[in-house]
Amino acid sequence: MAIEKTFSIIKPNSTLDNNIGNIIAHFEKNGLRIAGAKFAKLSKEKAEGFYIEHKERPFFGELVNFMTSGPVMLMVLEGENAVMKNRELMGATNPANAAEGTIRKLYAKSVGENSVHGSDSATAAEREIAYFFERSELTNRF
Ligand code: YYY
Ligand code: MG
Repeated sequence: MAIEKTFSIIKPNSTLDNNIGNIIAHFEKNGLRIAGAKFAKLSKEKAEGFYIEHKERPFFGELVNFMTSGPVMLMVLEGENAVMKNRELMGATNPANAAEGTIRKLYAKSVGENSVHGSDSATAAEREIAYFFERSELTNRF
């Protein structure tokens, strides 16, 4: 399996709870490294565009409100099988269903305030990285 990149967000509940370092440590201890990072507060338009695939879902308004409620850490992670590795480390969307030791089990508050975003496919990763980062903002080790 080749080295690949994925996109990650540390969501407002975890930046506010001072868990940025704990979550990054979790990635670093498990074979993912940061290839790009920005600390930001998302505008409503930027958050809506990011989650456009969920536009018709009943939770869309709440999701956008939450994602704009405080700062977020936007990151490109890279490593072997990074997309699926990140999804494993995150755990299930609803922390009540997340496996022991996963980021969502450890730090999430609820299905809405669930600590992290992670791309769900290589195609999504490509779109999401390009949505927030210029190529020149990413390291190019591989
Ligand atoms: O990829 P992942 O974040 O695990 O879940 P998605 O199904 O893509 O949903 C995106 C986002 O929407 C989720 O992280 C929280 C929120 N959400 C929600 O608030 N309530 C739901 N029933 C489902 C998702
Ligand atoms: Mg998703």
